[in-house]
Amino acid sequence: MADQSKPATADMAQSAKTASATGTVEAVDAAAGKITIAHGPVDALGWPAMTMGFKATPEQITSVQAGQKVHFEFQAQGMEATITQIMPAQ
Ligand SMILES: [Cu+2]
Repeated sequence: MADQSKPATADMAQSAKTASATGTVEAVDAAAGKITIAHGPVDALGWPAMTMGFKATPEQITSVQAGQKVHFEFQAQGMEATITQIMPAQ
């Protein structure tokens, strides 16, 4: 039997980089599995402040709403980013 216990990300060709940022939720799209966030600069990745979509789980998507300030951690592969943790920020 094939070992199915490894997460799919382990098979990705490039290694994903983990970073964290703070931003404001601009939109949530449950159908697309995406949260759009206007985030501040991400020094770890050399990213400037920008508004972009992050892949997120249905649980993460329902935990936030547009206009909310959030702190989040994500994994980035190039410009594709997936949220690993998201929480309200003050
Ligand atoms: Cu960005």
